[in-house]
Amino acid sequence: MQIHINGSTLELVQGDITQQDVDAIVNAANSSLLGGGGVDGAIHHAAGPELLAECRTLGGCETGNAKITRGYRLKARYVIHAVGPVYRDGKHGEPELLASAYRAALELAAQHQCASIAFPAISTGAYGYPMEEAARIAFRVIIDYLGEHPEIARVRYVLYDARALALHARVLEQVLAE
Ligand code: AR6
Repeated sequence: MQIHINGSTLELVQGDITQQDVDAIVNAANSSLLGGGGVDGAIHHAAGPELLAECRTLGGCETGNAKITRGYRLKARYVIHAVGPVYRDGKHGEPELLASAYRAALELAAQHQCASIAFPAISTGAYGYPMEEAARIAFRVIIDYLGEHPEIARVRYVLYDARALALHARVLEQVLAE
């Protein structure tokens, strides 16, 4: 699925975030920025040990924020490490923190002249965020941002499996109809 916003493209694809040929890929990191499982483990594995070495110099990252490194052995020039919230019940600031993590990642991409950026579904794995709610938040932020920042030409939202892709396509239709 692909839509156009203010001259930019938002596309949903099924795939592996580590394989994306874009200027920056976003990591679903934790606040230590020192690696982990899921997307984080896959990105560090694919980028090589130099990525962890650079991450060690960053001093961590608060939940809801993001930091940027080089991409090393990845096709992507940069990795933007975004820290989403651990989901408890949705009443502990999780929606705001998730929105803030997406916004911070987009701002870093724009500051580093990235025309294309690929996101995973931040917080929806180990951090337990219900996928439908997380998708709604992510798409609202991305659509808002692209409306004001045409310098980002392409946002690719990468889902790991067909079920997640179908759910996200449905939510995107709903958000567009709001
Ligand atoms: N490409 C695209 N999506 C993926 C991939 C991949 N290679 N692998 C998993 N997903 P998660 P979180 C999906 O757990 O919830 C780490 O240990 C997955 O199905 O990677 O933000 C960090 O260090 C899910 O929908 O991230 C943190 O401690 C989504 O990506 C913690 O996990 C995110 O799952 C962060 O948890």
